[in-house]
Amino acid sequence: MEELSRGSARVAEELRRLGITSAVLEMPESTRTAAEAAAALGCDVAQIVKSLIFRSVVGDEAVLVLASGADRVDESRLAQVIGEQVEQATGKFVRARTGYAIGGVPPVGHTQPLVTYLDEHLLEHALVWAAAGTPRAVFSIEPADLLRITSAKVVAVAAVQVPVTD
Ligand code: 5CA
Repeated sequence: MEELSRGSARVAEELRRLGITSAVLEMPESTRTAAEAAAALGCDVAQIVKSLIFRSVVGDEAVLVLASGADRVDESRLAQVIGEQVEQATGKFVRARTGYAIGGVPPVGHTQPLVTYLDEHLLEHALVWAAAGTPRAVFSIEPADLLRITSAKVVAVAAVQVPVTD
């Protein structure tokens, strides 16, 4: 097996420590976005875990939201959950608080513990895929295990999709 790059090796080590046995895969194609990851893996975009960093505006805290690649996170719903206004983090903030660049942010293995929420839609799948530290690295996991290793709180923060009529 080829050696993993530094960022993904760190995630692989953390996954092993947490008892997750699936391998970190470094894909030949980009997995930087949920759509690219789904195309590279040949799975449904809804099975891709987006690891999104938000910043609480008053507390300046990093908040990690794990959401389905098919969903947009509604910031006002997230603000209601947290009890504070939030904004999407900048690339600089993401790197400073997680140790990873946008497009490779994993659900675990950050430089510091992060308050973590998991959107309920991710629980609808038998298996999901998440980023593993770089914009080409991914790993598969059962949603229940993802919940366990992140100690996330299950929430409903996906934007409500307005059905198209006629
Ligand atoms: N590797 C894939 C999943 S396997 C991945 O990391 N997807 S992601 O959705 O978690 O990361 C991309 C997200 O980063 C985008 O959905 C978007 O919310 C955020 N993002 C992209 N560009 C920027 C930017 N310039 N500033 C802030 N956030 C950004």
